[in-house]
Amino acid sequence: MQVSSALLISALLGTALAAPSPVQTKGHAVTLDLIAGQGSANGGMNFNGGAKGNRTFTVPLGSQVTIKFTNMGTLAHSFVIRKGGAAPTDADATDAVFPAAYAPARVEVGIKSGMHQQVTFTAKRAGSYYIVCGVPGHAMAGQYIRLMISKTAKVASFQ
Ligand SMILES: [Cu+2]
Repeated sequence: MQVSSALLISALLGTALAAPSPVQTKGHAVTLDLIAGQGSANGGMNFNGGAKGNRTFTVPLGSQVTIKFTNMGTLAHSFVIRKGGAAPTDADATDAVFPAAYAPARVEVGIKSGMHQQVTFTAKRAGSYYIVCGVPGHAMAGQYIRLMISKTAKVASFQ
């Protein structure tokens, strides 16, 4: 019993250290830790290590979504939640599908390395969206991942 408990704890700690979850769900409140420039994937032009739509945040329809945006990269970055469909080639604040679903105010400028911004909006329309960097050239370079607003999901996830 003691050995298996130790193994279980070790396995849980290993998982936590390797990949802390960037999502939290508390009732209708969802928090997403959105990190620009996390590691070297796609030359740093990534969100949470994802690029070109290969990672997806999913949130339940109707969630109050708080995005804690951090720039861990070397270049300036921003984000805009914009419509899904064809791969995005750019994004500015007017593309945001919900009020406040972008940061910073000047998405073409972005925030510098090591900086944070936080926004909250309501995920009031189900569907498939992109999270896109609005700094010129970054979307073209593939700095976008997906946001799914789901009628069936009960909790937020990232995969
Ligand atoms: Cu960027």
